[in-house]
Amino acid sequence: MRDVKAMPDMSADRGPRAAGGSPDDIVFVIPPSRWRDSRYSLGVMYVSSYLRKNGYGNAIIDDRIMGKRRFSSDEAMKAIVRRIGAMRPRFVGVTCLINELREAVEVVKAVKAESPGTTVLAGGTQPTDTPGIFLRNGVDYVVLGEGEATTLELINKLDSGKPPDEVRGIAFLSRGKVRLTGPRPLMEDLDEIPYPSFDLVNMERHLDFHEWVLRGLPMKTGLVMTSRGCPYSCTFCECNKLFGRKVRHRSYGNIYGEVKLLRDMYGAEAIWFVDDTLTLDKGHLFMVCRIMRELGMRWACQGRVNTVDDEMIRVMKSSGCIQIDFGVESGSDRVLRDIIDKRITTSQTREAFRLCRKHGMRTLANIMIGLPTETREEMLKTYSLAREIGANSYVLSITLPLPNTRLWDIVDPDISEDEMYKLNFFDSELLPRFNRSGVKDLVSLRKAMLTMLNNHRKLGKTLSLAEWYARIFHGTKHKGGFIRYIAGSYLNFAYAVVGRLRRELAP
Ligand code: B12
Ligand code: SF4
Repeated sequence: MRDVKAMPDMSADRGPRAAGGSPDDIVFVIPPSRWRDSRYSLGVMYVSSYLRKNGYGNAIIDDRIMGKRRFSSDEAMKAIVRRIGAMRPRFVGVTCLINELREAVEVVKAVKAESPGTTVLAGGTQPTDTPGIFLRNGVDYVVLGEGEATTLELINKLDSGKPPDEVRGIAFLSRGKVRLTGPRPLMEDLDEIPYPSFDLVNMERHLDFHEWVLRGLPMKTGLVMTSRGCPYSCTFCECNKLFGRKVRHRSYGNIYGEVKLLRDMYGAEAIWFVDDTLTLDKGHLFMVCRIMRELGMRWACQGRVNTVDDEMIRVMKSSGCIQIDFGVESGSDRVLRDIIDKRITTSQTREAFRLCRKHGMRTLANIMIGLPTETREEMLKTYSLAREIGANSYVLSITLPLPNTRLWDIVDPDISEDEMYKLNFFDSELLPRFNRSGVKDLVSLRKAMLTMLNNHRKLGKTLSLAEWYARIFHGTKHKGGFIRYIAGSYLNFAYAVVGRLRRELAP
């Protein structure tokens, strides 16, 4: 990792700064709960770089404003307000995922209270789904879906004092009612978008050793998106609400350059491709494999069980791919077909995992329980399938429909705006309100299933992990950093055990 302060200002490569504007004119805020996340926020970083390419300098507020590693969310919020107060930007842009709703709204209110003249924009999945919540809480304009071109046009219009009503792809309040302008066509050529503004976020922390990006494997991992769009339309997912159903690909040179930059400038040793499904198009996938082979890096991606075959997994493996995350979702073909429209079968799941085992490819299985009309027997089938396929790791979620999806309409939850702020995916007190399945206590069932899945073949999994740790240690150029990370993890674990023993033994 190079010294961050010594890095060149990459905006200079991508066009002039704002005509007469300083980077303090437009400030993006990443919600503080994401500040500890090992994954960086590609969405904001893309909008930022696109604006810079077109002459609008900007800044991104992240954990760097704290100057220390440990801080409370209260301290973070105060620091954001202080920083914005000092910068006095004309525009503040806030991004938000569903779990961050309360926090993002707090940021907006605080910014408006501190500098009422600032125009506040919101973008990302949650503002796209529920623009009204943001607009009623102080946001001036919501950018819907793909954000680069819309944000540029919106800022251009506002900058030149023209009304933005004609800007396609936004929402705003008009006489107290939410008004949506028409949809904006998606960008045809993704290569037009410059690389994300890596130089404006804490890449040192993001590219530190973490086991969260490659789930279980502590590596210095960058995130790259090589395509946008998904042709499927699973009822619980809203990916194509953002990027459409037609898949658009970036070119070889464009992807190569970004991965190389992450490797050479930021010290990335692995990449997690965030594409919705990297295995959709064999030609594109093999191109990515070629890039990764040429750059000699390890990588992982998301795939669908019905879009992989023997040759693909073999080529992926030989080019450094170490893990594929699959949407297994359910062990019931009825649920897969009738409730989530996943367009896969359980036989395809078995086959995909068999192929991965054959080629020594690690796997992650995303599973969900608690779907409408799902019975206990069907959930147990899911457990049996999950056990049978023997994934290296599991992400087991209790169904919580996302607004703006077909599943939301199927569940048709009776939930107020205030309650939306309390949603989370694992233990929310609101989960029963969304539960249209045959099992009441999904939290306990999830816990039991997860414990059993994690304990299943525990020795084998532990040995495989130990082997991986040894390989990572052997391959990394940052042996000291790796040792520090492992030692830190064990120390934290030991503190937790001692703390628990103390609590349990206390009179
Ligand atoms: C990588 C990823 C993650 C990563 C990292 C998240 C992160 N830090 O961004 C991890 C694994 C941590 C994660 C976690 C979760 N995720 Co996730 N994730 C993704 C994934 C696969 C890619 C995200 C990404 O980088 N996209 C690429 C960028 C370019 O797109 P983007 O962020 O949407 O940005 C564009 C626009 O939205 C807009 N934009 C974004 N921000 C802003 C801000 C402004 C001011 C403006 C103007 C525009 C703008 O412009 C951008 C460029 O076009 C998406 C699927 C997808 N296709 O996007 C799901 C997705 C975002 N995740 C989703 C969900 C549900 C979750 C979880 C809640 C899951 C869970 N069970 O816990 C958690 C929540 C985490 C949290 N912090 O709250 C949902 C979001 C639904 C919602 N309404 O929020 C998605 C869409 C998948 C789905 N199932 O439909 N996720
Ligand atoms: S879950 Fe995956 S395959 Fe299904 S629509 Fe979403 S991104 Fe596409």
